[in-house]
Amino acid sequence: MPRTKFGVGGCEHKPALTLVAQSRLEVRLTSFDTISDGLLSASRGSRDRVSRGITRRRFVQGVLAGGVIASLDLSRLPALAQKTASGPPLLSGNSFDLVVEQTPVNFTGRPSVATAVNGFVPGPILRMREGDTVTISVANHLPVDTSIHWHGFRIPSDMDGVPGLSFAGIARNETFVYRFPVKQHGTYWYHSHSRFQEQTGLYGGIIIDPQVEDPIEYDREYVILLSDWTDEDPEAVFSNLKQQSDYYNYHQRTVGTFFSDVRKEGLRATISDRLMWGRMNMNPTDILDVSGATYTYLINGQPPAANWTALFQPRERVRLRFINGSSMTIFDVRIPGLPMTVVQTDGNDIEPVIVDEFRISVAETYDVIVQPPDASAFTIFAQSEDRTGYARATLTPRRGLTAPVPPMDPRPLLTMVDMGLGNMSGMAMGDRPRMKMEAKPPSTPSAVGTVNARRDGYGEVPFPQPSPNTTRPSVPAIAGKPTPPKPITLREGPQVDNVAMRPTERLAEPGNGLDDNGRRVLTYADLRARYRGTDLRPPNREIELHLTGNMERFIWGFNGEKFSSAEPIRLKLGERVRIILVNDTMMEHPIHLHGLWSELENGNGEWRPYKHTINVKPGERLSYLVSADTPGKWAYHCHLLYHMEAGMFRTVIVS
Ligand SMILES: [Cu+2]
Repeated sequence: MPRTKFGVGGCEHKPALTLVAQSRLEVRLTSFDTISDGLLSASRGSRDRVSRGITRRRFVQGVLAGGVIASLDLSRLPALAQKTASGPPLLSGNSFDLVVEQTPVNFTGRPSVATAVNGFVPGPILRMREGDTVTISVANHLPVDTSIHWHGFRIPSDMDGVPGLSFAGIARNETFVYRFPVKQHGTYWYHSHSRFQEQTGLYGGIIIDPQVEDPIEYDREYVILLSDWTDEDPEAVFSNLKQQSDYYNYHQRTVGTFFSDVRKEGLRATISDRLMWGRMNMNPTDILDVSGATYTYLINGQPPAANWTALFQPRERVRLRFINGSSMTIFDVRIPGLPMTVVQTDGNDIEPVIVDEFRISVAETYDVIVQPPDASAFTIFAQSEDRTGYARATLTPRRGLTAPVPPMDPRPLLTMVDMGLGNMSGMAMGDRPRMKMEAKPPSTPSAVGTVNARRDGYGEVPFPQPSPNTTRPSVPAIAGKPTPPKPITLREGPQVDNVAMRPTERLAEPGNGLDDNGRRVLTYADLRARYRGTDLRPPNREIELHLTGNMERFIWGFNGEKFSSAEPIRLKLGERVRIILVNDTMMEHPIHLHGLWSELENGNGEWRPYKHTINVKPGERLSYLVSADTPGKWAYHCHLLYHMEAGMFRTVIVS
């Protein structure tokens, strides 16, 4: 077993923390003077609310939100709140009691109300063990329905937590008891699947410890949960986007940038560039729909000024479990001065890759190991892709010691490749080597055991997650070539404002704004699974889906159809399909298929990485394999919350 120490504000293998927490809290009390003015005003807000008599647990939330402690006797708090001074509490075991309720918070200096779990934003970290059957009771104390979805979990569909698909939702004053076997391990998360509750705080981290020894060795670990908070009502945000899709885009190019571009690019090139974007009815600075104009970016529920802090001892191997629990924000993450070894994504181990930076799209997870060489502090810096703000935290050997916060990188601009016009001018790909194509599928499918093939090999999750001792169930072989996808004809119209003329392979690109920045940036092509896949059959069928939208109208969909007008995608239980995604839009879309793994075809053959969320770049074409091994109705959608609500959602039925 790896030696694992309890870390402040993070999570710990053994839940024995009550006494320790008190003294750490006192240490924290002394570091007031490092906190900015904005934050102190936030703290006054918290105290005011406390004096008006909110419950102790809610006070803790207010404190967490403002990042400032007045005085607090932790030992007398209820068990749930027995936690260090920053970040959500940890609950571990196989039985969890969660309460969803509105809770006053203050992330920005102004009081607001969040949708919290057990009084916390993010909700408690749930720690469970592979092989256990867990029971999670969720009581709804909101005035409206709620739900919790276990993101990336391979569980029976009626436990998946999507109202209208898996179950009816959880009505007010009702309690729903989830119960399912845990058949995987790694870093995951949970969130509401009811309207905009995820935006208002209903999310939290999950750690599943492997049943066998974890091959990833580390001495200490922390969950780093990134999220985006707005004091605005998300219904208002949505309606702003519907009325004016660039409502939160304050970075439109101006006369000033025109002249500076003329100086750099020449008059002719600049005019033709502007004309091109004008014809596209687009703005090259439309990177993310919702920006730092309204968002405050959080790490473990702490705004940048509160500076969520984690301790280490020099030379310790620290495992950071990054989770992007944002509604709309893609982050670029780095720790200046500290290389990161990426060891896992979406709960699945990969061959270690050493990087300086990685992009984490909404709903993805990345586990990295860092090893601080000495007793200096380091900044965990997560800038939003559009560079309108950042989340920040500190890794430090002692409280009060911080590291500089780097300036944000220049704002990326969209290119011809992002417009789906391919690499005609070579402006985006540069000299980057082309990706090698996916290795040929094995010529004989006998590798998966055609002898004694049993139709009844399927059911509730027959294909286990790849692991050190991967087992491959005996299932019918698939012979011959896969049935090609139905041709998709898309015409520009109210629901589709662009069709990519030349979608390109972009897996080896780090992403918009990350080219040639002098840092080693992770790409999807770098993700090589640590263990061979569990279903080695070639696909029997291909399904092609275009990610489409009309940016002006803020309509999003698959194949030019909104969810409300689209037919479900039907998969036969036991079949293996290749899903091909073509992104016709100029934005990135993190596409999440519930209940089944998405095995990204990134050139690594049988070591293709298993993911639950696949980020598709603008103008990109990529594919992944899916084993339809778990029956039921599954949600399939873009994980940008407002894109999903605007129609980028399909039902997948496995039967
Ligand atoms: Cu999207």
